[in-house]
Amino acid sequence: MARLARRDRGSSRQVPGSEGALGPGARREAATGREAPSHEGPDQVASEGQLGPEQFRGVSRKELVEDFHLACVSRALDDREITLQKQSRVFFQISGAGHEVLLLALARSLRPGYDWFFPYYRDQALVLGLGISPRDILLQAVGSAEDPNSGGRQMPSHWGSVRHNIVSQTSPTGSQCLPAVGCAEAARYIASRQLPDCQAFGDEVTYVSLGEGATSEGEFWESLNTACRLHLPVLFLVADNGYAISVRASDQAPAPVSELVAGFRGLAVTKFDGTDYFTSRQKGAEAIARIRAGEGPGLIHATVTRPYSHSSQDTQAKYRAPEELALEASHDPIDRLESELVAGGVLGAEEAAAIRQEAKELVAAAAREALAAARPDPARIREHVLALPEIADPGEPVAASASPHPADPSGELVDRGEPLGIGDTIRLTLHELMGKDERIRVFGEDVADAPEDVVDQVEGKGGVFGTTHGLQKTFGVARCYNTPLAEANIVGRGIGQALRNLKPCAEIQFFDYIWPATHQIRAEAATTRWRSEGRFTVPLVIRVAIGGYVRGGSLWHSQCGESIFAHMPGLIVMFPSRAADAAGMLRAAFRCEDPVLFLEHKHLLRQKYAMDPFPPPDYVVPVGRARTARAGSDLSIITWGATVQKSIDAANKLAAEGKEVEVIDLRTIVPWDKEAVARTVGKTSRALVVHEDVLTGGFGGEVAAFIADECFADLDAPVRRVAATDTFVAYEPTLETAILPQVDDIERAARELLAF
Ligand SMILES: Cc1ncc(C[n+]2csc(CCOP(=O)(O)OP(=O)(O)O)c2C)c(N)n1
Ligand SMILES: [Mg+2]
Repeated sequence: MARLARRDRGSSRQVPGSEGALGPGARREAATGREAPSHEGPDQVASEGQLGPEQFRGVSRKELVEDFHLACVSRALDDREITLQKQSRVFFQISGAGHEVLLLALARSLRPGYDWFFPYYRDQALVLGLGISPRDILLQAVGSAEDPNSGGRQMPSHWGSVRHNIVSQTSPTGSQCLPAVGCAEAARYIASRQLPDCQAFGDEVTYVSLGEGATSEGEFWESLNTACRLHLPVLFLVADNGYAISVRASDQAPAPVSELVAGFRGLAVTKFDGTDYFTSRQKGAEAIARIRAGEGPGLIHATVTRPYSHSSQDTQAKYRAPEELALEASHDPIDRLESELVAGGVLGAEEAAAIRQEAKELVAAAAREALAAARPDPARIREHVLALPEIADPGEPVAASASPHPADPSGELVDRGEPLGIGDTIRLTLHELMGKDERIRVFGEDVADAPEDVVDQVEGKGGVFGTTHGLQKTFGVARCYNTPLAEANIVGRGIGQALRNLKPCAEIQFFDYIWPATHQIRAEAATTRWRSEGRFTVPLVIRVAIGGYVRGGSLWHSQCGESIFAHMPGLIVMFPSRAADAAGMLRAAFRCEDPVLFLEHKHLLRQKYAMDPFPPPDYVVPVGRARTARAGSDLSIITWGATVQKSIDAANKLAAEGKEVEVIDLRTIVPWDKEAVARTVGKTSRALVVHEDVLTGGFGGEVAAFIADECFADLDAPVRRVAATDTFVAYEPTLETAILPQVDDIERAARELLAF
């Protein structure tokens, strides 16, 4: 019986020209325990006519036996997991059955640790082919602390391995496509210049896979758009097993995906029978070689089978006729490969049976090890949500004297310390940061200045608020560029770039249109660190124009909604209310290794009261640090965003009556400064929470609950909230005024609390 051999880094064969790659021969060792086989090279399949004693139908006999063995290991893993699931020692199961030979054939042309992988849950045979061991797969299935992918946090078959460049996988069908495209986009950028802590290879391929059902998701189409328009080296694999749980492929779409994609120029489409190892090997190698040669993206549409139910929660006999299931069972791809190998004399029938038996025993041994491995520790569940950068308190920003502007790479602009609005400050801060760090790229709708052929003749657009004006002219179109009008595309590609250690800065034009991107923010970006136990991170800054008080904006240009994003662990939410903070917080955002939602209030962008001299480059606001916007001793108002100034205005009115109100600007919603809130309430004994977002479910509820819970002994009055009405924002100005919190509303509530 073969013993499991865990490969160590040193033993892996290097792919020519690569430093980090795990060699194709070595990858099989993890599952076979055998020596790395000699290998003719990952992309090369001899032509049909090229038969030597070492080859059968153009493929090395050794590799054929190895792949047959791995296919059997994959099936044995499924069978073992199903048994363990029935015994409640595995808590979910989803199989790779029917997809094995396709994926093993493709793995032969792919390079673990060199290419990048965004797999699907059915890709068990692929990851085995890339070198993931059965033990590691089973450690995840049993939810062990030793699971090297997620430590028991992720369901089985949610692949991930830093060493192999297999990006930690999520469950939503199709959400992997846009990060994959961003990853390929990053690779091209990285390969074109020397960047610290970034590595890419000029001929690497990004692999992304999905089922035919998942091709119905819009994000798949958004990803094809960009892969084709940018001519990116992405392999889309659609493994078509005819069903999405119980729904037939013919009920999903009007035509097979290989026909639907016909209009995507530059996409090489290959369709074949994925139950045929030899065809998969040959056509897969050709498709991948083409992508690797820089000829643009490719899509493989391979038909496979699904002999087992969708998952352990499903019984396919409920919706598939017995004859259909029997027919599919008679076309099992592993049986087919076996009979071809036996008929061709590559294996004897007894040898084949022995390999199947050996695979089962190998998996049984791996299962015993996995079941004996350490269980995860519930005391550690809060680890790896966020890892905040260490930033010392900078104190008050020192006013600049007339000197070259720190944000002006040309040195022509002079900073005389005159006050600037939030919009100009963000623009200059982006200039400053991009001048220092070539990893920063800014992208979104309309963020660039102008098409390259006219950019030198025109003023340039630079965003609908002008916040990114001049970035393209200064840093080039590779660093500030327009995207398709598709918010998931913007954020998803940002995630892929962040995974490659770039510092992407995605812009969402209006908060009111963030919702198509919310899936990427919530499911992909915010969960990455936690789901991978800190192995993968997404240092992505998402800048969003937000808020009302703009007149005429209505429901579509005036909403807040930060509370919804505060409800997503793993996401930092910043909301500056004045210019110095905007600079200091944006600098901090780019130091974060986690996704940051950076909210830029439209009404504040040019307000005089929010202006400050541009703070020097070392003015960086620690993440999660509130600011005392007005000192007082009689009542605390805790607020953020546009209601900071409204609260100050209300406080100034009350000051005329001898009441001193303290206004605390939270600045950062997640993580928020509980100490500062406790401190102010301890001082004043009265608390009013004010925000522009709607009352019900607003973040003020969280702050009020904290005060009631943690500061109860300090309170002399109930905690009150002032917020928008539980409606949307209306177009007509008197309606907008009635809906959004005004100075009078704040003053009235404050007065009540002061009188309590
Ligand atoms: C966005 C989303 N919607 C629904 C689901 C539930 N779900 C999981 S797998 C699946 C079917 C996927 O079918 P297909 O893409 O054909 O892959 P297959 O399972 O057939 O390999 C569904 C509906 C999900 N995981 N994600
Ligand atoms: Mg399917």
